[in-house]
Amino acid sequence: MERWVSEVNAGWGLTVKTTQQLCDIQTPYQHIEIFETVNLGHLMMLDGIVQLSSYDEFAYHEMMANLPFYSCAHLPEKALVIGGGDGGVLRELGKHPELKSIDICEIDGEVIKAAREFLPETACGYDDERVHIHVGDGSLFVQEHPGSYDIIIVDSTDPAGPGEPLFGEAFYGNLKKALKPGGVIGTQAESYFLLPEIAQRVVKFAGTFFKSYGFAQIHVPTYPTGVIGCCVASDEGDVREPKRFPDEAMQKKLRYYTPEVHRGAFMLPGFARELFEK
Ligand code: SPM
Repeated sequence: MERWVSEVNAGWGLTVKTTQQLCDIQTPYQHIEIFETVNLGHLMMLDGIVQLSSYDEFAYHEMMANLPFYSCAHLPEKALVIGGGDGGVLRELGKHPELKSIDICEIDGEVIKAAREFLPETACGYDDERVHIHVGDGSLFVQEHPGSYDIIIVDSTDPAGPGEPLFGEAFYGNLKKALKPGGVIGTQAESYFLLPEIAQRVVKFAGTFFKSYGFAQIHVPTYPTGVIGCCVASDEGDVREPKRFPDEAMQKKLRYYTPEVHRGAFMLPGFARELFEK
């Protein structure tokens, strides 16, 4: 039966026409819903907030994985994903044979199960023997793994519910400690239109702990305002500049990320640039 479902966030909303609800589970952490939609393929919501649609998830996941991967001054071998239980970032990292090990720490094991059952094109990221799954609190996991990773990607929900500790200053300090020298982080940094104060806060924390940092914008139509940020930070080199480039075969596997898009993503509209310069 057709039904319009809405994300209502910060005083306004985004509405999608669905044909069927495939998953409706309340876990100890959150409400997981997955829908079949009329135009967007599958749609996953957590606590009523859109996490992904089949239509445009490639844009978000390619950028979240590849901005840190190509910003890293040395060839990354060991990656960690915090959150990201749907497996989309894992799928993108898995395209890089250079990575020897990819850990994921997701707090809600039910998200992993639901994604594997209902979002196979995204959750195929788990079908890689380099992936090691840890179900637990990502903010504790980073504290327990100092000096361990070349890249860390924080694919979090919004800063309410289980994602909340991943938007704190202490967490950014702990991310830095969990990196190997010259490592890079990429963190979900919200929309400068929808939640400017959150975006600003995240970039400020990155600047507190890292020499090079910036907010990269990603166009994702099914997130309210159509844009979301990835905050990229490192102590080595300029994160705005890719250090390596996809070869022809790799570029063919990517629909959004290119080296030009990498550089361009950090070129922000004037008001957003000012927001981050404050
Ligand atoms: N792997 C997909 C998980 C999505 N993580 C980011 C979700 C962000 C949702 N809200 C964005 C805009 C509204 N605050």
